[in-house]
Amino acid sequence: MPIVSMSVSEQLINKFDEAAEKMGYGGRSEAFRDALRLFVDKSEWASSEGENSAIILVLYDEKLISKRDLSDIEHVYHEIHAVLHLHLDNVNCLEVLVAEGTSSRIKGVIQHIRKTKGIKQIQFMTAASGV
Ligand code: NI
Repeated sequence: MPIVSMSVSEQLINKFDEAAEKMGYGGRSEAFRDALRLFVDKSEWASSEGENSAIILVLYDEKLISKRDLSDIEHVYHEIHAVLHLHLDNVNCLEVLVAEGTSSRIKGVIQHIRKTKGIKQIQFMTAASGV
């Protein structure tokens, strides 16, 4: 593992250490590695060829949605590796999708689901796969 040394302002490093402590990191290096991963995630997500893992939460109205539409999306995008379905109540269902692939394909999944009738809410979280 390479050792990196760098210069930063005292104000920035003090703020960083404070934030790391509040977030429960055991030390500066651990917090810094996580901060670097977030930086890489952001870059991978911004590039269409970037590789990402994603968790996509989809809340929909069971009575309004076409289950065929949602199922078609899940079959077209082989980047979706797992789907968890929860019946929240008589109206609302929640699906948790786990996907991995290029950011352009994952964005495609999200856009297609967003256009589907009956979708109430869609949220996602990504992480760069290779770091
Ligand atoms: Ni359901």
